[in-house]
Amino acid sequence: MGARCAYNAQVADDPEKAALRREVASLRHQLSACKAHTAGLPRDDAIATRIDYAQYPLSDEQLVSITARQYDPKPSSSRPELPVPTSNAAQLEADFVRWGYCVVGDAASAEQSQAHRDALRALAAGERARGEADVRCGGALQTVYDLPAQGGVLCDLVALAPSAAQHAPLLDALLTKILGPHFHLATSHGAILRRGAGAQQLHQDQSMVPLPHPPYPLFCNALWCHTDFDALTGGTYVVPGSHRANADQPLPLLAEDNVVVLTAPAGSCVLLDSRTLHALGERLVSGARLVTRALYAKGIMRAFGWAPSPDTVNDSSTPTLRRLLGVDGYFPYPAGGRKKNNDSGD
Ligand SMILES: O=C(O)CCC(=O)C(=O)O
Repeated sequence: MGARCAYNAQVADDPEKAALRREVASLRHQLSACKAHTAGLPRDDAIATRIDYAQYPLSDEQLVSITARQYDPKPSSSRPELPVPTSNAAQLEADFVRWGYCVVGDAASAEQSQAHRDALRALAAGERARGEADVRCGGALQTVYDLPAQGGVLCDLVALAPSAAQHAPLLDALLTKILGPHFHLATSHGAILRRGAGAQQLHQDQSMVPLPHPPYPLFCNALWCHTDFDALTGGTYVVPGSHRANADQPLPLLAEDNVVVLTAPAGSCVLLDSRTLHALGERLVSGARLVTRALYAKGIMRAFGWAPSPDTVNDSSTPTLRRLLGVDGYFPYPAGGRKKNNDSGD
């Protein structure tokens, strides 16, 4: 087994400092949760006079250097109560609400899944050949960014086209229930993981949003398993139920004895609530694990870490892709950004 590659910049190597940082973060967090729990409006003399909203804690502060491996993750299949792949819409909804994720089984047919693998391998090889590849962990992890701009079947996949995935309409319906009708694509990329990559810090996909979080997800990640996910091949680490943490529960405690490695066959699509703690799976065997991640956002949230380039949208972009890219905006404003107002007289 090769050395693990901790590619998160946040993963520190001094355990004592990391423990202190965690304690400070956890105390800060508990303090802000106490403030948030104060019943009724604060008395006038208890109202702060300086704006400190931007200093509210981020969940990453509690999770510095916390990786899934230290909690001895078990395969999700060893806990019968946890979600298993299914296309039953009611079960998927119940799983998502209870566990913070659900697994759409056979979301892509065998042929579609093969086309996804072929496309991701071709894009990755092209970027390597052009010297443009994002390769980390000594070559064990390659990420291909901005799938809409790449065109082809992976663009269609993140655009939820039924031609790219047989259960795309089911996913679209679930995402609409989770995020509302105007959800859009916040970011998307494909990744190829080999032995030697992993040990990513546990995190939430809305970790950039200060705590406490609202009682619903702001984003939802669709993880397309293009190859089998399990404890050996590099299944995603998940802390089931962590999306329902109370504001005063320190996040690392939720992971104690409660980290699983997702088990799902190729062709499955995992929908992950953006509050659910998780981390990149670690591959322990030879070969490669392929995934596409499409992070969808509530309509009012904007893309982060990525913005559509002029080449991203073209004449062949479908209406759904345009909506997912936020091209048409959240409110029905005409071009130029001014709201149409028939009563204004101008
Ligand atoms: O691919 C995975 O298993 C999840 C990766 C992930 O959480 C991330 O890259 O932020």
